[in-house]
Amino acid sequence: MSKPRVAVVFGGRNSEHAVSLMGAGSVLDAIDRSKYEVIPIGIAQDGRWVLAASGQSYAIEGGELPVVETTGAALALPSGGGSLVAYDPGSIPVELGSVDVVFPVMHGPYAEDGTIQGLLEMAGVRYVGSGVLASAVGMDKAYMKTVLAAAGLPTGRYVVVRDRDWRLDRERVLKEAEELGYPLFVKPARAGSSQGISKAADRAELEAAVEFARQHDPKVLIEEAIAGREIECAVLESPGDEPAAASLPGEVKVEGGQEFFDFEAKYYPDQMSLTVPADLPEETAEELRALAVRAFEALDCEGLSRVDFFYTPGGELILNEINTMPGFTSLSVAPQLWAASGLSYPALVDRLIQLALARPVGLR
Ligand code: G1L
Repeated sequence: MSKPRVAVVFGGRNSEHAVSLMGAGSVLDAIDRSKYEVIPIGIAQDGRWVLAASGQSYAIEGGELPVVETTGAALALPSGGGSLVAYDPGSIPVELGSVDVVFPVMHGPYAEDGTIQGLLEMAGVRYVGSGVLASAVGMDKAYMKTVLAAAGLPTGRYVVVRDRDWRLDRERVLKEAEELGYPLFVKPARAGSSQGISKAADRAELEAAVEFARQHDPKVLIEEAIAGREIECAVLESPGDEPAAASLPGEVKVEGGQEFFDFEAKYYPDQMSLTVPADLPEETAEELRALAVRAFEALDCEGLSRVDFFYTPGGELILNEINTMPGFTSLSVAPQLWAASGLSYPALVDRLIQLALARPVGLR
C-alpha cells in the first residue's frame, strides 16, 4: 500500500507568518517519512501559494475546479479526490497528485478562523484539527465566551465593543465596562496571540486601550481582571467513540514579573515557565480536566485544543479561553503538556494525522 500523502500548509496572509513557520518546521521535522509522504505548501505574505518541496519554490496555479483565486496565483483544489496541480513561476506544471490529508499550521485571520477549513471542506479534502465552526468560534473571543457560557462553563464577565458602538455610543460603552470595575483588560476580539492587549486602571487608560486594540480589530472585548494562577490543559480527540482526553494541567508563569503575556513572552519560551503537573489539589486538577473536555465539546472541537484557566485564591476555576490552534512547536505548551502526559511530539503529530484520516468527509 502506498503511503498517505500529507500536505502541510503553512504561512498565510497575516501578521503571524513567522509563528506559523516555526510550527510548520516542527511538524515537518516530526512527521514519520517512512509512514507518510509529505508535501510542504507555503502561503506567502502576499497570498501566493508556494510549493516548498526539495528547497524549490513554485507558485501554485489553476488547473482543476474549484480554482481558488489568490493574489497573483491560484490553487487548484481536488474536487472529490482530484489532485493538486502546481505550476512553477515559468508555468511548467508540477503534478502534486492527490492529497489524503492537509495539516494546516496557520495563525490568525484567513487561517485559524475557519477560512482554510472551509476551503478544504468545499474541496472534499480531510484536514487535521477543528472544523469551520469550532475554528471560527475559537477565533472570536466574544462568540467563544457566548458558547462557553451557554454550555454552563465558568467564564469572566465582559463587554463587547463593536465598531459602531465605539463611534456612536462611546459613553454608554464606557459606563457599561466600568460596571465590571477597574482594572480592566482590553483585547481585540479576533487577533491571534496576545497582540493588541492592554490593561486599564481608569477611564483615560480604558479609552486608550480600546483605541490600541482597535488597531488590530474593530471588534474589541473589555474583560474584568481575574486574579489567579494561569493553568492550561490540552485536550485531544480520541480515536473511535472514546470521549476526548485531557492532558495533565500545567501552570504557566511569565518570568520577570510581567503581569500578562505579551506577544514576545509567548513566543520566546525562555521568558515563560511551564510546570507540569501544576501543583493543585487532586480534586481541583480533575475538575479542571473535566471542564477542559466540556469546553472542547461545547465548541465541537476536533484534533487538539488548549484550554486556559484562572485558578483564583478562593479556589475557583474560571475559563479564560480555548485555542483551537494552540502554539504547536515541540516546545509549545500543548505539546509539552501531552509529552508530560506520556504522548511525545512525534506521537502527537501522528495521532492528529490518523484522526483526520479516519474522519468522514462532509457532515459529521
Ligand atoms: F493539530 C491541529 F489541531 F490541527 C493544530 C494545527 C495547528 C494545532 C495547532 C496548530 N497551531 C498552529 O498552526 C500555529 C499557527 C499556532 C503554529 Cl504552531
